[in-house]
Order: sequence, then C-alpha cells, then structure tokens
Amino acid sequence: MKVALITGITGQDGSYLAELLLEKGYMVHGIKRRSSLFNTDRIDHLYQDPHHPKQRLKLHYGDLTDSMNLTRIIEECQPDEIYNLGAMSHVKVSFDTPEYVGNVDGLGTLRILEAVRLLGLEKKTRIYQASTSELYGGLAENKNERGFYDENSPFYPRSPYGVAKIYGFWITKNYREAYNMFACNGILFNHESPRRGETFVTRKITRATARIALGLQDKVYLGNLDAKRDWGHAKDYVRMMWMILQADKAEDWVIATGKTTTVREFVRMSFAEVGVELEFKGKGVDEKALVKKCNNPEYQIEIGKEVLSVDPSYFRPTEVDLLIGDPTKAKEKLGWVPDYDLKDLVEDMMRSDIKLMKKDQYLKNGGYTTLNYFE
Ligand code: NDP
Ligand code: GDR
Repeated sequence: MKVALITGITGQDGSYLAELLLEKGYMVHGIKRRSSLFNTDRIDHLYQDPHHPKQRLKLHYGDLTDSMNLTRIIEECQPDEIYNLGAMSHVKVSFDTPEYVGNVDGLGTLRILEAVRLLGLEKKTRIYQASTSELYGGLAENKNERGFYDENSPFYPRSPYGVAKIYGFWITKNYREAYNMFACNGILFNHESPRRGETFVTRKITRATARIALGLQDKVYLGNLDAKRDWGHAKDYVRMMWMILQADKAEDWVIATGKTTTVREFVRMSFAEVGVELEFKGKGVDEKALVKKCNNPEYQIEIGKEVLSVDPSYFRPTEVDLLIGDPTKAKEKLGWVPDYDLKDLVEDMMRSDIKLMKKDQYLKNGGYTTLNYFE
C-alpha cells in the first residue's frame, strides 16, 4: 500500500486530496495543528477509528514551524509521497503577519525537504510543493506571447505571501537539482469549491449571496471589484497534484483554466444563481450593486435594494491585478482535463451555500441560536 503524508490536510485542498488518495487505496497521514476549537470539519467525514486494524487515515499533531516534529512524523510514516499544502494562505493577511508567513510558507518547505534528506529518504519519497500563481504578481510584460503566464514566465511577487512562496518554489527546485530528489512545484492558479475558506473572495461572495437571498444579511462589503482571476475547481486541481507525482520526471507545472474573470462578474454570476439580476452603479470606492430584477419567487429581495458596497479596508497595499495561466504543458504531457468550468463552479458553491444557510435560517427562526456566529 502506498503511503502519503499531507501537510494542510484540514484545509480546502488537503481535504479533497485526502479523499482522492483514500479512494486510490493509499494509507494517508495528515498533519493537523492543535487549536482551541475543533478544526477538522472538512475531513470529519473521512475520520476513521484509530483502534480499527485497517485504519487508513491517521492524523498527527504538528506544525510547519517545528523541524523536530516534522522530522519525527516523516520518520514514523516513511511516506512514498509528501504533499506540502500547509501554509498561511491568505494574501491580504500576509501583510499583517509577514514574518510568520516567511517562517511557515517559506522555511516550512525547507524543513520538509531537509527532513527527507536527513532521514535518507531522497530516493523513496516524492514531494509536491504547493506553489502559486501569486509568484507572477500579475505583471503584464511578463506574460508569454499568447498572453498567459506559463512555466517560463518571470516571477514578481507582490505580497509577503508571494515572497515566502517564491522561497518555497526555489528551494524545492534547488533540492531537486542538488540532491536528485523527486520534488515538484505545482504552480496552481486560484481554485475554489464549497469548502473554500470563508474569507477568500469567491466564498465570501457565494456565502453572502445565499444569506442575502434568505434574508439573513443585508449586504456584502468587498474590495477591488476589477481584480481578475483564473478560477478553477479545487477537485480538478488536487487530481493534478497526484498526477504530478506519478509523472516519469520531476518537473514544475502550471495548472489553470486559461480564462480570467473579474470579481464583479463573479458577483453577478452568483446572484444570477438565485434569480437576481444586479445593476452596478458608480466607480471605485463609490461603486455599489443594486437589485434590478428578482426572478425567483422563493427569494423576496426588494427591487432597488443595495446588496454590495466597496470597503477600501479590503484593498491590498500592493495588488495583483490580473492572472491568467497557460495549462498547455499539463494537458499535453499529463493528459489533465478539468471537469468543471466557471459556471459549474459557481453553481456548485451556490448550491452548497444555499443549503448551509437554510440550515442557519431554520435554527435562527426556531430560536435555537442566540448568538449568530456568522455576523
Ligand atoms: P487553506 O488555507 O484552506 O489550508 C491551509 C492549510 O494549512 C490548513 O490545513 C491549515 O491548518 C494549514 N496550516 C496553516 N498554517 C500551518 C502551520 N504553521 N503548520 C501546519 N499547517 C498549517 O489553503 P488551500 O487548501 O486553499 O491551499 C493549499 C495550499 O495551496 C496552500 O499552501 C496555498 O498557499 C496553496 N495554494 C492555494 C491556491 C488556491 O487557490 N486555493 C492556489 C495556489 C496555491 P488549519 O486548518 O489549522 O488552519
Ligand atoms: P488571492 O485570493 O489573493 O488571489 O489568493 P482572494 O480570493 O483572497 O482574492 C482574489 C481577488 O479578489 C479581490 N477582492 C477580495 N479578496 C478578498 N479576500 N476579500 C474581499 O473582500 C475582496 N474584494 C476584492 C482581491 O483584492 C484579489 O485581487 C488565493 C489564495 O488561495 C492564495 O493562497 C493562492 O496562492 C492564490 O489564490 C493563487
């Protein structure tokens, strides 16, 4: 049985990847952080009783800032594959905690690579590093001749997160070249899902749309509506992580859809899912979205209601304006074909958030909650 170790197993990607690897018959080890509240919601459905002799999912307490802990866990698991997905992954928050991000997202990668080397597992253990399109920084002049970022485009990170991840990228490549390790970077563009963290823009939008439709919230405040992102579905992207480690040769890979969309358009698409047509008025910090039509009798949102305002506190000190990736190499060499397009993604997220918020509405209407955790 193949053995995998996933850092960041409690996150969006970690949870989908754990599902995929369990389906493929792997023994899956995951590193979770100690927290004062349960933080395993995304993988609770995969939980297996540790007393069961055939247990195939095992969680270990750990942290990417703790070399000894990482070395001990890797020694204990003897993994065939390590997926280093653990990170402080929020770009805006990285401006508030830059040193911590450098330590976890940058040095954390080194700690994994060095532990594998010190334990003499260089030949056995393949390593996937969660790199990111944030490395490119959205500089227009760095796109290829077809107008995309690809494996050869230069980097110009625009946040402490991007700078920390660029260290992770290069140290992975360096260990591959210096010690002949099978260590690969997946340069993944934004990928979302119903399990996306609530403070990333897509989930913030789908969650707020569902809550507004159900009368649980008046409006949503967002930052830069002009930002453009290449959004895919996390399920398609974790499949690619696995494919990268099954390849004949260790390389770096861009994973993207090849299409880019504004935050404003994502808002429009989400509201369309509940039958609401929006009208955007004003510019910059004065921009607003009002309800123009409500075609779904289930949701009683009054015409003219303001459902979105811009709050400049969500602007970033340096912004990545536009990202669009070229997945040609992954498609041609690994045969990657995504199942979801953006419309499918928005539908999936909205369906899930409507269901979740209906539960919330039921509890609220029934008087079962005195405190609304979401407000
Ligand atoms: P999430 O934020 O959903 O998950 C991050 C995971 O890392 C969580 O399990 C978190 O634990 C864990 N973690 C955070 N800090 C530490 C630490 N100090 N030690 C150990 N674990 C830690 O991110 P995603 O699942 O979306 O992303 C996975 C990886 O891919 C990240 O490295 C991210 O930077 C990268 N990436 C993501 C993209 C995307 O669009 N989603 C695109 C490109 C790259 P806890 O649950 O306790 O917080
Ligand atoms: P990003 O994702 O920074 O691309 O990083 P995020 O969803 O946070 O932002 C995307 C764009 O939306 C704009 N925006 C807002 N963003 C947030 N979070 N909240 C808002 O209210 C808001 N309003 C507008 C942002 O300015 C930005 O331009 C994600 C993370 O998953 C990283 O870990 C990963 O590496 C990259 O994607 C690829």
